[in-house]
Amino acid sequence: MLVGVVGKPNTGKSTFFSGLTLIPIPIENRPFTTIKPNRGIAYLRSSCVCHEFNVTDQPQNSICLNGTRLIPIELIDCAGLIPGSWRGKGLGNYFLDEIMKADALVHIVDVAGATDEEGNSCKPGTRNPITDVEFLDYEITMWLMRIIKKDWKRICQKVATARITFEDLLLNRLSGLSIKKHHIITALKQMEIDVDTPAKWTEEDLVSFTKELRKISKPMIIAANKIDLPYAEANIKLLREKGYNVVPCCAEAELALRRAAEKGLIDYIPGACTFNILKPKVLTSDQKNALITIKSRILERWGSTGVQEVLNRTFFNLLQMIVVYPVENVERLSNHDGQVLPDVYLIPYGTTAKGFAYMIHTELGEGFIHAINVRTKRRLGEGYILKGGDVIKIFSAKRRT
Ligand SMILES: Nc1nc2c(ncn2[C@@H]2O[C@H](COP(=O)(O)OP(=O)(O)OP(=O)(O)O)[C@@H](O)[C@H]2O)c(=O)[nH]1
Ligand SMILES: [Mg+2]
Repeated sequence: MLVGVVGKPNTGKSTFFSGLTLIPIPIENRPFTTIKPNRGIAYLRSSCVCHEFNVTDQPQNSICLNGTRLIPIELIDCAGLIPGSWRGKGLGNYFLDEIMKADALVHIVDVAGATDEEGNSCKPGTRNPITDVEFLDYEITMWLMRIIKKDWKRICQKVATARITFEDLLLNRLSGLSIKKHHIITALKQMEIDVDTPAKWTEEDLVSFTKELRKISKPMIIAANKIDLPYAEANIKLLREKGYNVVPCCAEAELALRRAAEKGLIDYIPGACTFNILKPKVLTSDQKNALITIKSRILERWGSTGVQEVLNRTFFNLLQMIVVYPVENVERLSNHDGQVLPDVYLIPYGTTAKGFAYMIHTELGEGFIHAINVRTKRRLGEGYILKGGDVIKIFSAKRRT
């Protein structure tokens, strides 16, 4: 799964990316610090079932840290978008091609309103973050629409001759953008016009279809960054009143804490509401003060830096994904090599036992007989809808789990 970090310049996208991946990249208080996209691995955090089953696990596709499963996902941080980016303004739109391969987007907003529309610093409270949210939606929608429009006449002609369906034509046009057929079908269903005769669509129809398709295929969460600055709290309230899905965060604090933890100076766990200083003598008084300020102004006030929460909410709420553990041996919770709880799968809610078998391996799905819920030892049929934290053994005529 790929998550795109988007926003106008200088809002803290690279700080957010670096706070999650610990990849050192340039971060500066000016627009367009990032030019080439940065890609890296970040980890979702989910409570592992190893404690409940009282076993020592041997993760293969993930990491288990004291009962927390860290599930790798890919992040991409790109150059900032400015009004007109979809037409090629600023750094152009080549990086939009990169971003639009993502399955979900995190929009980093300077919620203190301390950067203008092009990312230049200004006094906190100057810029209205609601304008930033609306502008980004517009840029992405227009960019997507440009791609659809490129071939619009040909698509309409082909639909008229009925050689291929409208959905399939759109799917071909949008290939490589991680847009699935069911996204297109769902977006078309939302339309209150005749979807069988696209030649009759007005420009407005096309805009509303593209907006819907963007929302469905690239769901977006708002990381309300820079909560350490004045006006942030009031602006968060305004965004929430407008119905936006907002997570307050302080990327700068997360990056500082993660770096200090990496050096063994503190015992911070990403997402936690506190930390302890482990090596007070190694810290300068400035470093100590900075850490104390983060603790009192961010962690104690907001409950966490919000950065890990953004990532977890993106998967578990926005994309409605769940984690499931497949095993081969029901008693030992192991695979055929004896490794205990080796893999965890991140799958969409609604996946059936048989669908899950197909996700692991086509042959496992084809030969599906039934599954066992390891917790209850109950037999599960092919239509059973998996739940978050399920530990499952699949019986197949063709292949082992
Ligand atoms: N006060 C405050 N500053 C932050 C926070 N996060 C990032 N910054 C600062 O914002 C500035 C821009 O950070 P970057 O991470 O480079 O921003 P960006 O969005 O990647 O910028 P571009 O690559 O130019 O688009 C830097 O001075 C950061 O230190 C935060 O939570 N609070
Ligand atoms: Mg950057």
